[in-house]
Amino acid sequence: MKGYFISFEGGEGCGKSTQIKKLKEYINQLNNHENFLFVREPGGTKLAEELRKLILNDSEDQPLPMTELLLFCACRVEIVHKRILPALSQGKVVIADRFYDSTIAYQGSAREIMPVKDLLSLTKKIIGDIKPNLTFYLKISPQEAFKRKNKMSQPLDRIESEGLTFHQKVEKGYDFISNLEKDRFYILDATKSPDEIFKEIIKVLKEKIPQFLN
Ligand code: T5A
Repeated sequence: MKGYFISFEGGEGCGKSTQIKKLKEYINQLNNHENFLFVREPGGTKLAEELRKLILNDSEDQPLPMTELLLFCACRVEIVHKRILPALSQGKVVIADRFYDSTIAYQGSAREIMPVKDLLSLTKKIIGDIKPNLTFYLKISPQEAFKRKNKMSQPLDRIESEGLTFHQKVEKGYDFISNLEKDRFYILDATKSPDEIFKEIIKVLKEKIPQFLN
C-alpha cells in the first residue's frame, strides 16, 4: 500500500474531534492538502451515514448487542472498500476518526459480546489485513471525560449515555489493544490543553510522514 493510514481513538469526551478539526485546518494550509482524506466511523459513505443514525439514535427498539456489533462491522466494510483502500492505493494519507480499536473497546471489552481474539479474527475476515500505520489514542479517565461531556449542551447519543462502569470497561479495552499492538499506538495525555496535544500530534507526524507535510 502506497499511502499512510492514521486513526484517532479514545473514549467519550477525550477530545478526538477537537484534534481532528485542528488537524484539518492545519492540513488545509498545506500545498498538498489534496493528498489527505478524512473519514469517520461509523459513517463516511452514504449508506454508512444512514446506518450511523440507526446505531446511535436512542430509539424505542434498541439493537441487541450482536446487532450493534454487526452494524458497526457493516459500516467498516463499506468505508474500507469504498473510500479507505482506494485512497491508500492512490498514495494518500487517510485520517480516520475511529476504526476497529473502537469495536475492541466498546463491543469487546465493554459489551463483552465476544473475546478480543474472536473480534480480531472477525475483523480480519471482513476487511482483510488493513490496519492503521499509526493510531493516536487520547487517554483520559472516564470520570474526567464525563465532566467535559456534562458541560456540553448537545444531548448524549445512545452509547454515550451508558454509565460509568461501561466507560471504564471501554478504557480497559483501549489499554488492552494499545498494549497488544503497541508498535502502531501513540498515547496522548488527553488531559493536557488542546494546543499542547496538537503540538505533540504535529511533532509525531513530522517524524512519521515528513514527505506529506509540505
Ligand atoms: N463506536 C464507534 C462503537 O461502539 N464501536 C465502533 O466500532 C465505533 C466505530 C460514535 C460512537 O460510536 C461508538 C463510540 C461512540 O460512542 P463518535 O461520533 O466518534 O463515535 O462520538 P464521540 O466519541 O462521542 O465523539 P465526540 O466528537 O462527540 O467527542 P470527542 O471527540 O471525544 O470530544 P470533543 O473533541 O468533541 O470534546 C468534548 C468536549 O471536551 C472539550 C471540547 O471543547 C468539548 O466540549 N475538550 C477539551 N477540554 C479540555 N481539554 C482538552 N484537551 C479538550 N479537548 C476537547
